[in-house]
Amino acid sequence: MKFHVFKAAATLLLCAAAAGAAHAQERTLRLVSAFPENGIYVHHLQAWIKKFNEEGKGVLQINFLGGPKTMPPFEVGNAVKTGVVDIALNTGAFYTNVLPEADFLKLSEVTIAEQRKNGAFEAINEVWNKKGNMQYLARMVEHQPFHLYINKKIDKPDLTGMKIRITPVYREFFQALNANVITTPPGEVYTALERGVVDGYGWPIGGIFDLNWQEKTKFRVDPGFYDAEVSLIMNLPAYKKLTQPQLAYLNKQLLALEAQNTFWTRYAEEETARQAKAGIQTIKFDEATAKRYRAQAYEVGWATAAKQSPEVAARFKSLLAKQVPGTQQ
Ligand code: 173
Ligand code: 173
Repeated sequence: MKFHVFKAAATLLLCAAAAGAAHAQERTLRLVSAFPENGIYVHHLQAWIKKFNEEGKGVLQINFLGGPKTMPPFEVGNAVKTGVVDIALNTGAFYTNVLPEADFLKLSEVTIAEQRKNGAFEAINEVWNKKGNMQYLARMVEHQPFHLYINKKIDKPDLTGMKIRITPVYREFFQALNANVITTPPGEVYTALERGVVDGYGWPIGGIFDLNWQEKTKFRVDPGFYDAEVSLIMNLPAYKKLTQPQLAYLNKQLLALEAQNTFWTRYAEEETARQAKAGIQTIKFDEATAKRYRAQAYEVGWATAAKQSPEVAARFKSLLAKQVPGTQQ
């Protein structure tokens, strides 16, 4: 073979190898949502995925598999733990079956930006890695307090004789208010209200219009309590398989997602106004009762956490709860 022919052939081979390598570097992650496809969380997520895939060509892609039609919401956590899917949009309350501590994150009173600075994010991942076989990637929702929505008027925080739809988020608090509780995923709330199976439900300030619950809702009880935690979680072995460039790209996009979280403050205001416009009346207690109601939610929340996992609860409380001035040791 003449030298220049050899050189051309070698160049071609090198090009093919480089193309092959570049192709091998792109990886597609499978993502499932525990929240409904037509709700605000998935809409918000899909805008992010679109940008992720446009900018991540040749490095990392996300394949959105679907929501509850693809997989029942309360099974999503186990699917991430076992690697049936790579990533999920989920909330802690939906995967307490694989990780009881996941529901503790609703108690956080500091922003995710602060959690990344004060060691909370690492503390969360120590637990998620070890006990859940998962990496906690990013918190997509903040500034969304939970509320009690009911169809019977009350003038004090007493739910005696009422049946309320819950998830683990609200269980012990609503039980402390004497409610009878029934756990359902979001997709079953409308029918439960329509059939009178429940007299009310727990949900954040935003999103009740997504599944038309406003049609079956008379009152919202104020104030709200806790903060809805909706996050991306990833199967740990899948996470560990990411190359350095893939990991850097993923982290860049996760931080960009969290940087949008001020959106939820605005959304809370808009949804509050929209509820009033839809005829949903607000039940407000007197100031002392309102203060007591909210404080009780946190007391019950942290007490439940301490019972389930004392060491993690104590550690998380020190990192996630607001320090009351003068009570720091
Ligand atoms: O077809 C699939 O992608 C699949 O197997 C699957 C598994 C779990 C959830 C969603 C899809
Ligand atoms: O009420 C619920 O289904 C629930 O637990 C939840 C958690 C985070 C966001 C929205 C709802």
